[in-house]
Amino acid sequence: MLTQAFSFSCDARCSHTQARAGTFTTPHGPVHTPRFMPVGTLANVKTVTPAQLATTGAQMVLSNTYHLHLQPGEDIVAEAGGLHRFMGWDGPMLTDSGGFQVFSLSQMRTITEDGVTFKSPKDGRIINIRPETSIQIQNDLGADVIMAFDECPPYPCSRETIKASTDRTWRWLQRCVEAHKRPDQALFGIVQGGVYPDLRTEAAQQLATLDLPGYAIGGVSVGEPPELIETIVKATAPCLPEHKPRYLMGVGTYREMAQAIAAGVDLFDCVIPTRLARHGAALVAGERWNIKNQRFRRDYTPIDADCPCYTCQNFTRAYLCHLIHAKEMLAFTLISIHNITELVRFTQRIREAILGDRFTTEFAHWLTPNPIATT
Ligand code: PRF
Ligand code: ZN
Repeated sequence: MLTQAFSFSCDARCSHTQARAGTFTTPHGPVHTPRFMPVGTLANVKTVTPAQLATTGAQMVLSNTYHLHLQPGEDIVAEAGGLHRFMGWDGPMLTDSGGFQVFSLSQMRTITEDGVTFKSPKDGRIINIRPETSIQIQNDLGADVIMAFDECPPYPCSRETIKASTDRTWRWLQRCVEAHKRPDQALFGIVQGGVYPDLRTEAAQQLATLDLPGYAIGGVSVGEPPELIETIVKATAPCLPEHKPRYLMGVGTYREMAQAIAAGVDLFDCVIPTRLARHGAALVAGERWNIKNQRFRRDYTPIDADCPCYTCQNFTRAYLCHLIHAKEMLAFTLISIHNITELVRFTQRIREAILGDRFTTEFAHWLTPNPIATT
């Protein structure tokens, strides 16, 4: 596979942990890591325009094979000139393979060695996605980074089940590599292995032999106790090639991101910032504030006085509280802009701290076990 279009260089290393600040170069520009990536499931980050998204500091944006295959179909996205043109985002993009979404969203699914068959929740059609299908759809969608088609088992699961599914994910990865046809897209492999550190280590070492342009850690944040995430990441990340980006899928909480960065992870995604916004919740210094609360009715200060985002620079809590009560959609847009900025900025601040070798001192609070359950 040709991958000259992609490179990952290390800009600085933390002297106390495995954390690194890096630059991942894609055909649509650089991604400075560590970095949080917002989710644009259906070729849009819900309620946020690409121009607004650019102001949040987000660099790479995610979209989903599963959702775009069901609607509008990859043929339409391809005819439109690919995902970037279709959605008007000219920066780096990544598509998830559909593996995780088939397992978490569809009913009546059957998994065989060949692939997954399920009933479309849109129109009841029977749909078959094989590793080859997922790659072909992602080749048609045209994101910069595409993900291998994996099996993401639920939690809890027996060791035997996890072992079988991790082995299948490995065989599926080899089929994905074989099926991948576009050298201008980087195919990332995904490490599974559930909560079993030895299975994780084994899978990571196996994947590393393929010399892919990047690697992801999947199968976390699927219902296991959050404390296990750090153990899993620590058993996985160090076994992945040092000179390739590492991406922890579906994790976007402060503590888990900080701890994963300390273990050598570079990229994260999560629906948290946009999903919370649609429930009227704003992320402030690691907490979730319900802006709908009456206590904000006459509060003429921004969500966070220290936040540089468009929302905090121009609007008050009182105004947002009013918009939510009036069921105005602008509330979701403005809170999403703030929440995405907040999580991107958290990872950007960690990056700055790594560059100055101040990570463990400045982020000590997030690197310790969780005292009480927060975000
Ligand atoms: N696999 C894929 N996408 C994912 C996951 C996974 O395991 C997760 C798990 N948190 C989120 N998104 N393909
Ligand atoms: Zn803000």
